[in-house]
Amino acid sequence: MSQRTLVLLKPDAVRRGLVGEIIGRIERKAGWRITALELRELDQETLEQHYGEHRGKPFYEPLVAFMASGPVVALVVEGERVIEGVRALAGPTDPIAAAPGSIRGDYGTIVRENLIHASDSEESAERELKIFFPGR
Ligand code: RTP
Ligand code: MG
Repeated sequence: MSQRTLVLLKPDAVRRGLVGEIIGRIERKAGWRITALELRELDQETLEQHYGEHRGKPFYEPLVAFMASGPVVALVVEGERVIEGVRALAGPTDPIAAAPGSIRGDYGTIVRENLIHASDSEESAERELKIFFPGR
């Protein structure tokens, strides 16, 4: 089943020069392709829309501040079961719990600065793609 997912390489990935490394892992997966890619800074409105489900949680304000702390790389990735697949490449939210070989397991530091966002379901992907790449 071919799908589309929204991937964000978070400000820590850009600052640490890990963009090529992370995109390389995605590109090497057979049958997946990048169909949009943009370096951009995220404004408050975009972040509130994107992370609305977490509003009110204790980590929400520091998360939004972190995501606004520098540019991110936003990508659309298409391919076979890509939603589940990029989540698997990323590993669990908390880098301490993430296995070596996963992006967060290899490079993550603290739970907030975990390098990558990837849509977690078809519904989330559809919603998030509209926020970041309207009209595509
Ligand atoms: P993401 O949405 O960024 O792809 O990550 P996720 O699904 O693995 O994690 P989620 O639960 O949706 O949380 C979103 C992001 O918030 C930060 N976070 N900090 N306890 C904490 O300090 C905490 N918990 C979550 C992380 O940056 C996480 O990716
Ligand atoms: Mg999430």
